[in-house]
Amino acid sequence: MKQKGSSDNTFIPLTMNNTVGDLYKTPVGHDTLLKVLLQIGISEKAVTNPAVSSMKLSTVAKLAEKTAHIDPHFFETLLFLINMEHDTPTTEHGPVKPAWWKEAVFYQIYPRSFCDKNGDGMGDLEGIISKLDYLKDLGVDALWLSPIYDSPNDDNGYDIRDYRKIQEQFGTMEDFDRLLEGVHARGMKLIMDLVVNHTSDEHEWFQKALSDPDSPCRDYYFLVPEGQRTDGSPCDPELPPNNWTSFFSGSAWNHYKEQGLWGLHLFSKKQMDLNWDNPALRKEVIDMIRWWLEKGVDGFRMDVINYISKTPGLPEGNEAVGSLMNFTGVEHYYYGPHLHEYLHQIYTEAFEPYGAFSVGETPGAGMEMSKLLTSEKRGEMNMVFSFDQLETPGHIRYHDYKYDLNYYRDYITDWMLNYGSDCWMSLFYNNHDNPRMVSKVSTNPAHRQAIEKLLAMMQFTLRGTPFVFQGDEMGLTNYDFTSIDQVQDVEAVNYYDELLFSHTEAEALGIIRAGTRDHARVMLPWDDQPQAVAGSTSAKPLTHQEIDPEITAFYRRLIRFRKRHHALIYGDFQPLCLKKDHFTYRRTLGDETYIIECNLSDKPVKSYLDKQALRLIICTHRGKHSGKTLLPYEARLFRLQ
Ligand code: TEU
Repeated sequence: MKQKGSSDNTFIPLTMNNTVGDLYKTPVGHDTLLKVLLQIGISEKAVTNPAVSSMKLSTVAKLAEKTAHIDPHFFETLLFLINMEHDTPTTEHGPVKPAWWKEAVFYQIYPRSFCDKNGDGMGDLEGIISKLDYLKDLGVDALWLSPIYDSPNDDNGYDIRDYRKIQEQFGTMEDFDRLLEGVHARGMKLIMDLVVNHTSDEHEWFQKALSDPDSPCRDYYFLVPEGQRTDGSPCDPELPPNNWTSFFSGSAWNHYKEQGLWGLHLFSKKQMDLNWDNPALRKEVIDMIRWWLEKGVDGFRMDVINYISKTPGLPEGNEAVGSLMNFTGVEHYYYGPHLHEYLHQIYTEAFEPYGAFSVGETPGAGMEMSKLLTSEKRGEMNMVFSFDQLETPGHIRYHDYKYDLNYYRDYITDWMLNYGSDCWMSLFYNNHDNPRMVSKVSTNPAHRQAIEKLLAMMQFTLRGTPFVFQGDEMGLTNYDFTSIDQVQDVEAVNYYDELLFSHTEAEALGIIRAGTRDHARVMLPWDDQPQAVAGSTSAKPLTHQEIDPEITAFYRRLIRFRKRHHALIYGDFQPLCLKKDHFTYRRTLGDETYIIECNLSDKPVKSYLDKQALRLIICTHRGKHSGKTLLPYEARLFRLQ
């Protein structure tokens, strides 16, 4: 539906004469303002209180310049972003249309550290095949494999050299076919990782692009002649075409002196961004997707898929936005002008013909943008991963702080109530890019088990599809990295080097320890072998962690119960108690009603629930609980009689 402006629904762009309230009513305005507030740790009330929402943007810009020295271009950039989106999401509240992927429990496998069958210190496909019965018994319905394609592993496979070849250390295509067969034979689905915002610089397309100026592949990437800025103005050939920065530290440009070119890479120096504005490139990618779907793959997780459309001309990034969001230039690619068009093309030319499932990784996309990306009416993606629940306001992953679960309650309640019935949430706390949530909540071992059960209770009783990350069901926590050589992740290694310009080694290691993605990338402890990050060459093993069978049993029990009771899947959600440290909610479908009561703190809290007509079904503290009080991090699932 067109962004409201005039009676005939034509799109009327916002200007600096519009108010904060007008801006907040727009999908990109809503999400971007919330993202900025989350980044600086200020609550939404800052923009919803009438005094602020009625203020003209021009007034706010003047105030911001005077008080916070924010250059007025910041607001022009915001308006440029907001006016790019002409559609407004509709929020449906009718019955939910059933789908297998709404009832399924997904399990993310990070193949490098899942299970090493041939003893080379790296996980492999044979290892995954050997655990299919374990996963089936756990109650898993679908596997998401992080990349297993041929890759020089600069970013652990997210730098693909050949999309149609299995990475040698994982096995062969025949091994993959056996895996796919084994998954389907157990009634499960297999989702692959689609990494098409960029390829490895060793991919034949990029090799041709560099070596042959007349190759059509040269326009498959962003290769800019040296000596000119992206705005066409002349510059020192030693300087990059614009000020965009990489997610893995430093400039987002490589200089290819021999060819007199600069090449764009938002991630590592060996991950070159693809130019999706080139229809020939889009065709190549869609053919590749169809090739895997033809093999019988059931769908894809789409890597940083919201970054594939860049602002034409790759304009300079706004420094104020860059310093606020930590990445300069992000406003020119995190929700680009042709994103919906390209996603719809993938959907109509690949996913829809095969009935394939898709979940997009969309860092930076808030609820309103996610509705436009996943609403069933629009034919783009089935679901997205939004990441704003992973850190509390004012914090980033590398901050060492205690995660307050009251923030998670408020975040998830907002999405439960406002995401609408034609959009469906992904429910997750962990993945291969983040330290484990349990350790963010508390590092006190006395609470580990209770917190893991509490997180599981919410994950399997809220409305959405649970994504379990390998090891969650084992009760794993973060690792005590004591030396940088135990860390293998390109992002952390680059950041460590960057930190050394302003920190001691110990301080730098402390920051890396707080946020490195390697917490999630340690070989799973199937046996008592010394543990290390997959691929790490360090001689110092990490502290061995044991699998906690009680957590595994609790996962199995919750997953089974959820499958048998669709009220916990499709049922309406209604919050009952949102007091500090409390989270009580009801799920209802037809005559079936469940109530879930949670203590979000490390202290006992009073239970406000009248349990007259309630029967206790599952409790995190079996046999230890008392009616009137909830123990630290205790959660209970009741059925209304
Ligand atoms: O991650 C994209 C992403 O934005 C992050 O979460 C990322 O991990 C990083 O921390 C940015 O600060 C995806 C993949 O999940 C990640 O493993 C890859 O490294 C990245 O894209 C590039 O392919």
